[in-house]
Amino acid sequence: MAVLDTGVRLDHPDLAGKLWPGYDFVEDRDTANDGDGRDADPSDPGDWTSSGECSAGEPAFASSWHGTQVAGLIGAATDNGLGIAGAARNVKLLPVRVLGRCGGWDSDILAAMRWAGGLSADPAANAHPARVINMSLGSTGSCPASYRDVIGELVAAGVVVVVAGGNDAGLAVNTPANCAGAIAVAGVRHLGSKVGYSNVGAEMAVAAPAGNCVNLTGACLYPLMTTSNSGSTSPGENIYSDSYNYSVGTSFATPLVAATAGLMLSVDPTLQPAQVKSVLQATARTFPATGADAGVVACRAPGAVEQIECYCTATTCGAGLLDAAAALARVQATAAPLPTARIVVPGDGLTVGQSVVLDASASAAQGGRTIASYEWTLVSGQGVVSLTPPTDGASVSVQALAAGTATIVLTVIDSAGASGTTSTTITVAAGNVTVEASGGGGGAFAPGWAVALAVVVLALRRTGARR
Ligand SMILES: [Ca+2]
Ligand SMILES: [Ca+2]
Repeated sequence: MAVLDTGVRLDHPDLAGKLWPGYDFVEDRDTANDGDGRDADPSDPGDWTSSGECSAGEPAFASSWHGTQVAGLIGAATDNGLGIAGAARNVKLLPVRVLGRCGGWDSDILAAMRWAGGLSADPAANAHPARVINMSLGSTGSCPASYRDVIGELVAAGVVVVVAGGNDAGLAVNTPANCAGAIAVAGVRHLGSKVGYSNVGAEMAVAAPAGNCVNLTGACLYPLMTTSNSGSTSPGENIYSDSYNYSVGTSFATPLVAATAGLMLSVDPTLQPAQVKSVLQATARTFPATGADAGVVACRAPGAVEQIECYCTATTCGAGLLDAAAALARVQATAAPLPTARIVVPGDGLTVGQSVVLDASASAAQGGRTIASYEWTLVSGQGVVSLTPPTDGASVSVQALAAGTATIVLTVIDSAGASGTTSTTITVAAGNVTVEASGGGGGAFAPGWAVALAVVVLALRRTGARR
């Protein structure tokens, strides 16, 4: 999943292992703020501005770390004991830098969109083209032909483009969210009513929580919390946004929708962008029409006048409230079955020094597909066994190094890109165990005996430890 934004703090610990090598598409050096133009480093150097730098009368702004915040909502690591979990477990992110000081340039964004989706190898090959592109960016105006054409190309290539609807307090949907083929995202409050700043319009596809503070001072009550950085100018400490340093905006509702699209494609990689959009819409929850403060009315079509909090309708905020679980359940119900991964382990276990070949050729694809690739991974017991390369074939050789247990995972991917996994646990017994036999002389135990001996020794040690 590509994040086209200000870049990402690549060293944030909750994004470790979640990032593919991306690219910095910001050509203009004043905008880039990293001393050069386009290059292979998508890290965010900060986008702070001084008063009046972007336009006359505008105040100074601290660095936003906007791209790091968006990236975390999609892909911050799950179950790693840190901070947050992104909404799309197990996806990987392609960080693409298109914004800097005072925003970004259409030429950079358009080039980055094509590159991110695998349509272009300029200025460098993209080894990890994205199936979903998150664009928490936009500006006012109708959809220009340039964006219309690139989004059309991406959609035709199977790439889902999710774009923020914008934060102009109920004015028209921003562009490129208003371009045909984009999935435009509106923002709602904790109650499900439109959050004051979110735009409205018939182009909105779906609505998602965007963060809202309620309080005018002090703690923000319903922010979205995500990965960020403490630096007010250049990068400082990697942190999380919170109730005082908060993330609110359609920028942060958008990655929740993009993440859901990523999960849907994880279940069924054959889904096309129009299908993703229609499932998101068909499974969205009905907007509430009551529950907000007195005086809140139904949202109306955008005009020249701002409209703050209002009750969303299907023609102003999209089809309903994002329901990720329902969207996934719908895809699971209709997806072709995933391939079945199978590992055949010959023999009854291993002793140190032995090797064994694990066989995956009984794995099977479904629905007329074929198995396209295999991947063997040693997930525990690194000192107990080693996998002899290649680890991407229909079998793999396992060498026993030390007594213990090891777990090996097999992932098979079918010709449509759907994957299935299984695992096996291998027990290695101490090898070449010699004892004094009653008849004199020593000898190696057969594997079965060695296993039994290892168990007995282990049991004795445990007993000893209790004393
Ligand atoms: Ca640069
Ligand atoms: Ca985490």
